[in-house]
Amino acid sequence: MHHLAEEPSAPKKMHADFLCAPGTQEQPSFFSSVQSALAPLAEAVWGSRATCVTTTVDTASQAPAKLSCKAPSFLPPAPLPWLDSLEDGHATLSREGCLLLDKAIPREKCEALAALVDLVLDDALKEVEEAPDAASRSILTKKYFRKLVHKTKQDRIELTLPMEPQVREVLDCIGQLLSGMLEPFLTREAFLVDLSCMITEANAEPQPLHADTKIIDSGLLPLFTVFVALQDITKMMGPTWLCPRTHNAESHLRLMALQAVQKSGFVGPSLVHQFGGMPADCETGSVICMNSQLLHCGGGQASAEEGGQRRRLLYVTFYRPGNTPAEHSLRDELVGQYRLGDFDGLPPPNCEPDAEYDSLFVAANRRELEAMLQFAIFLRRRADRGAVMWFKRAKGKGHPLASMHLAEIYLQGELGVFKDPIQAEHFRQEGLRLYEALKARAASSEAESKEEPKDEELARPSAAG
Ligand SMILES: O=C(O)CCC(=O)C(=O)O
Ligand SMILES: [Fe+2]
Repeated sequence: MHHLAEEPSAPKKMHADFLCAPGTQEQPSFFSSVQSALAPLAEAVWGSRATCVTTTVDTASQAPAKLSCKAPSFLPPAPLPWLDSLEDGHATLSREGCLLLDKAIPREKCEALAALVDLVLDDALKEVEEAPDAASRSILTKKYFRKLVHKTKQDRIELTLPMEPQVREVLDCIGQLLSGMLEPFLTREAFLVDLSCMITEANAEPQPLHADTKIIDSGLLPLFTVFVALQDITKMMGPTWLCPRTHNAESHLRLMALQAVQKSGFVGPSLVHQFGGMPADCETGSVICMNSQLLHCGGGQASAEEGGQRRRLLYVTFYRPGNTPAEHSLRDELVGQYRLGDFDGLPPPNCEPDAEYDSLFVAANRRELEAMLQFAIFLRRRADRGAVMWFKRAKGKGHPLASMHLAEIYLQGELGVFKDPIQAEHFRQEGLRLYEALKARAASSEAESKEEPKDEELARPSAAG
C-alpha cells in the first residue's frame, strides 16, 4: 500500500499515522511540535529536490490533520571521517557530527580494560543472581546496568564501570587526546555523565537508528560521546553504524516521518541506509567521537560460527554545565565527581562540589516520580536546559504540575525552547486532565483507606508546592 518514492523527481505520497510513532505517547504535543518545526523547514531545506511524505494524524480531541514532510528520499553513503591527526578535528566534528581515529589508545591499556570489564560483568551478574529477593535484585540491577535506548530480544548490556586504575588510564588517554578539541563545545568543566561498557555477544540484534539527544524534544545542546573499541570489531561483530551530517533538525524530522511510515506497514530500504550510514569497523584502541545528536546505531552480530563474539565498547560522555541530560549511565557514587578537565593532564579545574545537584540527579535517574519533578524544578531555577526533559518524564508518569511547568516554559520560550503558545496550551490542558485523574485517584484511595491504609505515590500532596 505504501510507496517510498526513490526518485526525487517523481514524488509520491505516503500516509502514516503519527499516533503509532515510537516515543510519542503525548500526541497533541508531539503533533504540534512536529507541525510547527516542519513548516518553515521543509521548503527552505529541501526545496524542489524533496519527496513528499504526507502523514495523517488522528487524535481523540482533534479532527484528523495532515502533516506534510518534504525530504530527499536518500542521502548517499558518506565515507566515515577517519582522521590521521586532530589538526582539523574541531571543524570535522562540527561538520560531520563524528570523527574516527585509528588505534589511538594503546592496545595494552584496552586489553587490560577489556579484562576488567569481563570480571566486573561476571561479578555483577553473580551478585544480581544471588540477591535474596526481588527488591534487592532490582536495586543491584539498577546499580550495575543501565536501560538501553532500545531493548531487543538479544539485548546489548550496558555495564556501568567503577573508577578502577584500568578505567582511569584509558580516560586519561582520551582526555589528553581529545579534550582540546572538545573544550570549545563543552568547556573544561564539562561533567562526566556516562562511563560504561556496551557489551554484545554473537547473534545480538541491531539497534534501531536513533540519536541519543533528540533535537525536537527540548532545547538541549549536544553532548559528546567517545567510544573506544576494547578489542577488534569486525563486520561480523556488529560495529557501530554512523550517519555523518545527520546531527540536525531536518534529519531528525525525516527519521520521525520515515519511522511512522515504516510502522504503518511500509517495507523499504533500512533506515540506516537511507541516511547514508556506514559501519565503523575498528581495530583495538580505535576511537569514535560523536555529537549525541548524530543518527547512529549499534550493529547486529553474526552467529558464533560466522564470527560473532563478545564486543566491548567503552562508552564515555561529557556534557556542558547547564545542559543536564535526561539520564546518566554512571555509577551513582561517580555522579558529579569528574569533569573533562580532570583527564587532560593539566591541573584539575577548580569546581565547588554540589552535593544537592548530585543527589537530586541520582534520585531522578531512578525514575521515581517525585524525584524527577524535584530535579526538574531545581534545574529550571538554575536555567538549566535539562529541566524540560525531566518535566516531560514526570508528566509522562502523570504529574500535573510538571505539565503546568512545561506550559509556562513553552509560553515564554525558556531554556532553549522556542516560544510556542499552541504547544503551551496543550500542556496546560494536559495538566488539567492529569489533575482530574489525580483527584479521582485521591478520592478512590481515600475511600479504600477507610478500610485499609495504603501508600499511593500520586495521592501524596506534592512537596513542590
Ligand atoms: O553499541 C553501539 O555500537 C552503540 C550503542 C548506542 O548507540 C546506544 O546504546 O545508544
Ligand atoms: Fe546511541
